[in-house]
Amino acid sequence: MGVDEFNSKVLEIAGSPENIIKLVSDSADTLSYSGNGLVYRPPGMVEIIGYDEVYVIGDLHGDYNTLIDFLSRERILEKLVESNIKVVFLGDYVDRGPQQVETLISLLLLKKQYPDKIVLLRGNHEPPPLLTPIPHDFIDVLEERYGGEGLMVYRRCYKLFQRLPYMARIPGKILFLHGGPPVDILKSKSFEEAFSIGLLSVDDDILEDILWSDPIDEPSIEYAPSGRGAGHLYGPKITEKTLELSGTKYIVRGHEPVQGHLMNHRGRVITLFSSRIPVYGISRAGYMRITDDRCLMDIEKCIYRIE
Ligand SMILES: [Mn+2]
Repeated sequence: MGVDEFNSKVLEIAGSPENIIKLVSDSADTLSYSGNGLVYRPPGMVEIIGYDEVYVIGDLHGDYNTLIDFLSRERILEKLVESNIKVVFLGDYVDRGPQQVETLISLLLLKKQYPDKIVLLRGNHEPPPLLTPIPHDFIDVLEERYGGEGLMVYRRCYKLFQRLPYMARIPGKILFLHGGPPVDILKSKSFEEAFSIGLLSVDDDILEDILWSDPIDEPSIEYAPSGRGAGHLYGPKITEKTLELSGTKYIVRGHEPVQGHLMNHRGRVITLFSSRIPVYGISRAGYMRITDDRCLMDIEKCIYRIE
């Protein structure tokens, strides 16, 4: 399938609320898929074990054009058929942008078709109960477009959001999440404990930090309250402890609007931002392509830009 055909399929589904609901229900179970180099660990962690290449995309916020640019520029639709690539999306698919419905449909279509190759992580705009971001205009977009049925579509999407994994890892290499590690990690004895892995559900405070936190480059600060009103600002000590417990070298995350990418904590925390919608005033969408270990020696060389 080429990009044009993919786009037609997306627009066709977007044309009917029944089709969207069907896609949401068909793709829900694939979010916790294990197989072919992906291992899902409840309640929301994905291990990426075997792959030819790994691509990573930051926040899209309804920027369907940038998503399509990325798919065509990297020949992702072809590579998904030909090779064992993995594509990790770091969350924040909806709210703010002009084509939120098309963006979400695209990602669910890809996940449904390639459950072993697509990883859809949760952002703070795929919100848990009691932690709704501002704006959360996805619901208004749906109601405006589909009338009374819009609310039904929203409810189905909301349920799906609760099932999105909140973290992924390439063992020995990279930890992926939307915002940051939980600040209580300084007191944790194990990776599993710090991230609720193996439990029935993720602890609310842990999830809040994962979805909402931002790094701060101030060595003397362990962590501080965040101006966002949720999550924390986390200092280099928390990053070090996270890398140690998770057995990884880098944290790759989204959440902050930056010109493509930003490095914090001596290059150990990499922020990717991939939305070029006007509200952010950002002209470069950043993404990452990880090929082999050589690329990880200087991780900035794995970062590319769409301008
Ligand atoms: Mn965010």
